[in-house]
Amino acid sequence: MSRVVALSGGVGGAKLAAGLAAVVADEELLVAVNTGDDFEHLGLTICPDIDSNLYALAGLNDVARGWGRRDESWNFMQALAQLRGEDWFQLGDRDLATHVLRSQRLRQGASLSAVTTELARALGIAARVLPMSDDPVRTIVDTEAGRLCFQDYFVRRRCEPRVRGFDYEGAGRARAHPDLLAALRDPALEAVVICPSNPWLSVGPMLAMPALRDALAHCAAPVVAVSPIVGGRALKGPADKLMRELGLKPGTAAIAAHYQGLVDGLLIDETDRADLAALAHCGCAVRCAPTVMSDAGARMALAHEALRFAASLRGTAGKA
Ligand code: FO1
Repeated sequence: MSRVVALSGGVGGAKLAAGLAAVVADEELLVAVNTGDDFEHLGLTICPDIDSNLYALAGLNDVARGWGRRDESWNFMQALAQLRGEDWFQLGDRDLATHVLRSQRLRQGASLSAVTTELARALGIAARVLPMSDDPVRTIVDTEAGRLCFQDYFVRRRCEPRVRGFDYEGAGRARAHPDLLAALRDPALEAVVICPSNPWLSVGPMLAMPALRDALAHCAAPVVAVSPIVGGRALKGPADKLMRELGLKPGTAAIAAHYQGLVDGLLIDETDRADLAALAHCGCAVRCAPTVMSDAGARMALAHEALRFAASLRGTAGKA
């Protein structure tokens, strides 16, 4: 039985997922992860956001780089480059073991959620980590350089092409994971936390699945989102750049508008306290807290804050 559901993308989301895992009892936390970034590369199935969450929850993540494992070595990449293989996407030697094993289990017929559970258990993670769906959803970024697969846009082209929009291919027919939908409908659920992941690139693919969007909109437990924009800027990644390219002013108001009808509360950073008055009629409750997670203490403090905020919203009128 899940008491808390977290919806998470990559780096920023995984940090808060780790904070939540530190303050919520193991079996009471379900972390549902974006799979729109997944792709086939060198014959392997790579699931970057699942891995960012697994490594962060296991305490194995590389904090400085933001993705992959710490204490990594790069012999495979060096050998690949020497053989003139595709070396634009960095796969560390330790990280490679995850991709090889996952790809093998998927080829044997295991579902992505079953493989993710196996990896989580092997890494000593007690919280439930689930892909948002076992069906493929692929984020396509529509740019001035053409329609690009997510990793082509994000890594190979370093988010440089101007963005015009997104397609979440497969999302319309993908079935959100049944255990995630059941958790969202469970009367015992106390809070849903949308982690500070990119609302378009990381949370967007989840919300593009009609059943998941509907379950969130009608969730009896409070849904609280943590803004990934602080002082008009994304702490990591291209969220502010692509907001400008989409014609939006990077800031808390655009985040509130994006999540309107889905969230009961928006947690914004102390830096943006001056926005509170303007957000008074944004359709949800808004609270300020330090949201920048620079260490384990800050991750836990933000997790506590998000859960306290959700608790304060329990039984209130709900989403506008
Ligand atoms: N991000 C990069 O910017 N460059 C890379 O070479 C890269 C490799 C990589 C390998 C495994 C993995 O799990 C993640 C990796 N990432 C890399 C991060 C990833 O592509 C993005 O951060 C996420 O997809 C966005 O959430």
